[in-house]
Amino acid sequence: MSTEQARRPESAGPSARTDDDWHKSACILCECNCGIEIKLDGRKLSRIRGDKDHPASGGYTCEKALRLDFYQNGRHRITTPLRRAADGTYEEISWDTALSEIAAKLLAVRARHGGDKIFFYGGGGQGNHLGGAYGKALMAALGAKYYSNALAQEKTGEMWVDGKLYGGHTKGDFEHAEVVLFLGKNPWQSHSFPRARPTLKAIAADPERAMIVIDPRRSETARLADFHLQVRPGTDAWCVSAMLAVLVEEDLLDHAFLRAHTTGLAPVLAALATIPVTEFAAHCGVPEELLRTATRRFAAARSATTYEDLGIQQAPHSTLVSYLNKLLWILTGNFGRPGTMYLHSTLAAVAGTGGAPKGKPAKGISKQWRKVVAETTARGATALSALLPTLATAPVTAAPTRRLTRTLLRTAVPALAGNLGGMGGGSAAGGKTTPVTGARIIAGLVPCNSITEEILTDHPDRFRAMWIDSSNPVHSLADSERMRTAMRSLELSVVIDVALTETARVADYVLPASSQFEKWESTFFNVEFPHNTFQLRPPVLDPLPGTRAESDIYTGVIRELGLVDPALVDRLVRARENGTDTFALTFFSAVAGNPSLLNLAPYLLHEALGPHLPAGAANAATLWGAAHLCAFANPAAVRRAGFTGTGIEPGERLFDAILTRHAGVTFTVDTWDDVWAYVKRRDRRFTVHIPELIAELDQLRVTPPDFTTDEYPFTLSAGERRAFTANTIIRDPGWRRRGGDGELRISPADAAELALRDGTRVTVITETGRATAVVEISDMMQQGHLSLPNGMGLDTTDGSGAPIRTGVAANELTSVERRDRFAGTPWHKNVPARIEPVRD
Ligand SMILES: Nc1nc2c(c(=O)[nH]1)N[C@H]1C(S)=C(S)[C@@H](COP(=O)(O)OP(=O)(O)OC[C@H]3O[C@@H](n4cnc5c(=O)[nH]c(N)nc54)[C@H](O)[C@@H]3O)O[C@H]1N2
Ligand SMILES: Nc1nc2c(c(=O)[nH]1)N[C@H]1C(S)=C(S)[C@@H](COP(=O)(O)OP(=O)(O)OC[C@H]3O[C@@H](n4cnc5c(=O)[nH]c(N)nc54)[C@H](O)[C@@H]3O)O[C@H]1N2
Ligand code: SF4
Ligand SMILES: [Mo]
Repeated sequence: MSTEQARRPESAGPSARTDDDWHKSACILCECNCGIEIKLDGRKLSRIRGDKDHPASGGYTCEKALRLDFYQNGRHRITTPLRRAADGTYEEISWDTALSEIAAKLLAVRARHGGDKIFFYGGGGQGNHLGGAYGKALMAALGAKYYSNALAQEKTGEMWVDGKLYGGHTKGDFEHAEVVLFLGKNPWQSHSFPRARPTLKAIAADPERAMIVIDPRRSETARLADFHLQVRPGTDAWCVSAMLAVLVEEDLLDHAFLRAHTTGLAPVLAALATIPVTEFAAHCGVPEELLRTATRRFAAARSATTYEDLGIQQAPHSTLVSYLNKLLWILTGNFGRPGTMYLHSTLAAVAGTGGAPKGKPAKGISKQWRKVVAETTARGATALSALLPTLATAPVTAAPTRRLTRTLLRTAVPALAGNLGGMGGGSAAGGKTTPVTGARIIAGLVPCNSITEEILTDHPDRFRAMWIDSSNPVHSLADSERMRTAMRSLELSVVIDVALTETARVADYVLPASSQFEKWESTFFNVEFPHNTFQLRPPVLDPLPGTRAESDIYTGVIRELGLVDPALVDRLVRARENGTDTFALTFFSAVAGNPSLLNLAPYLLHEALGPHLPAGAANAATLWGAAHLCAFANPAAVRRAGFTGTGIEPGERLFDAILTRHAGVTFTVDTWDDVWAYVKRRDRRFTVHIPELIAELDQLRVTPPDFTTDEYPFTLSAGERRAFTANTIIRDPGWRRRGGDGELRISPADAAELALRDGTRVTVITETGRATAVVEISDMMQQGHLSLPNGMGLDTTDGSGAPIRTGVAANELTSVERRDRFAGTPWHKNVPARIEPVRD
């Protein structure tokens, strides 16, 4: 493991490398970010293999990683900032022009309407979260409040439930579980946990273990399962609540666990006891005996885990089903042991405010800071005010000052910074609801389906500008045409991307980013336990000329804006010149004195710390703050991971390891006893009663589980993960070894009835739009169910420059209105549709 890894020398920078080297990096095509090693042939990623040193993936990759050159060197790369002219064409402009014009326009929107009318979207994809941190700093500089990303069209319902139950994110120990349950999740194709395929194969091969899959489709994972509960699309609420009812009826509960670890259980059990199992099993189309046997197997396991994903998160009753899913493992006591579910540490959050202090930012040194200092060192309170101004301007030479600095670093700074949290990946705290429609904001994220409603209105509080980074919302959010209309109606829209995407094609400015193999990068999808890992990848290539790393783009715009006090930046720059201790004390006391500065932290760190990092690694400056906050928040676990010392030492050592261990770092080592410490409740118990969702559960008896009509007799799942899909990260269709047409899957029975064959072209029609697709008759499908892959239908060009589009852009067919009532998440998996043969 990484704690034993020898320290490697710092990167010599990509240009110094020879083609014989294997360069350590990571795959960027899904959130597993498997460690890879790359061999170069000029600028081509000529050979790619799994990296055995990677602490999570241990050498594993799927077939997609081997095709990453299509991302790095595809025809899609843009190399000059672009400005849209009045006639809709783009002209190339210089970076200086782009940054100064954009800054001026941002300031104008802010002056006219307020900084909170500038809406931010994205800030990271499957492989790149570092740049987005600097986007948060731009938001803070502008006073922007509203933000969202793709999580708000999939995970926010689950996050809301997590918040109510225990206040953290849970994941399962699939590798060691006796029984695993996949709910609307096909990990064979979509992965989402390390080494997914070997793990699935091992479970399938072991007669002592079992796999339960709830999916309307006989997916690759369902084929491996011991129990496939082949629900009718959209009826999981009935299926999972019936399973819970079986647990109650047959008394399969873990009473000792529930007594020791939960509150509010009685009303939940009472509601479950009234569920008519036979009727609900019939509603969801699963034979009652199969449903009961699978439930008994789950309850009998020594250890069990569940994984819910898009099959329920983008389908009717999604927030309710998230709750029911969690009740499955809670009622059977499957938490906090090997092979069960766990909560975990974070290096930086991908969403949420991370618990930054609430209330008005104070001027100067806040009461909170004084209190912490007073509590931790009596002398500190009186000496600090005198100390701070000198710290930044002169080296700490006088012995008493040095001693005090050390005392503060050992005691006050960790205490205080431990309360801050959330730096790096956390979002700036907006309101609790959106300004125009009052939609619920979860984890700081505006529901994706509400975005166009917050723009396409004459409401005075509507969004007036949109900043989009590493995301393709015109393609990925419901109803693409509506999103285009919304973007066109804005006073300003800016896109940062490596490609001229569907979204970039309607923006006012497009800024070309360096690729994820041309800059220091990382993700904050760090969700493992008891060993949690993080990888900062150095670049393997120099930036394509004309492109820039996001941190450079954001800090460039922030400088142009002139909104951040230069004296503050100057103080930090000089403090860093006086050494790490001085810098740490100055930085954390400045932030403690004015907590709103926390959101600017990535910018401040970039300016002050960036010049002291290895060449080109300024992008990573924000991780200094994340490493410290992680060390302050999880002292024992960080120590066990090998980062020891007092005060700021563990954080410094962790940051150093992050910069130098390019295969990845284990940043926390927990024991299973620690897992309860991650329950964010004073009593460390789960709060299992969520009244709003119990009320929704009660309504299942009256709600019809079918949205199809005579006009739209099929249920279309728009966005299945297949062997060669990866959202819209690779745009050249040539990367696919198979599945290149993005075929529409249909059951043999339906195909026979409509006289369709493999390869027949059909028109798929929904209430929102229509598209032409190629049929694939598949015994994965049940009657009445259709499935299209995700990430297809991209507008690109062939070798000769002629425009091409392969497959269906799924969101030309989806609607913003069909969505969850709690979280606003779209029902992409459940779109009423009909098909007609194309007559040509
Ligand atoms: N190959 C590949 N892997 C990926 C990605 C990719 O683009 N390509 N994307 C990554 C991302 S961003 C994500 S979020 C994950 C998503 O990972 P998954 O959620 O596993 O992916 P999907 O294939 O979209 O949906 C999973 C299953 O939901 C089923 N389903 C459809 N309707 C219903 C329903 O009503 N009920 C139930 N129970 N199931 C239903 C589908 O048949 C499908 O098998 O994948 C990640 N991994
Ligand atoms: N109908 C339907 N819609 C869906 C889904 C579905 O199943 N069905 N799935 C949904 C899900 S789960 C997700 S996660 C979303 C994903 O949708 P989005 O969040 O929009 O993300 P991606 O498609 O992954 O797009 C990533 C973008 O980042 C760009 N990019 C790549 N590298 C870099 C870089 O280094 N810097 C910058 N600035 N940009 C870069 C790529 O060119 C691409 O435009 O789609 C969602 N949309
Ligand atoms: S696509 Fe996902 S599972 Fe496959 S190699 Fe890349 S990160 Fe790993
Ligand atoms: Mo996703």
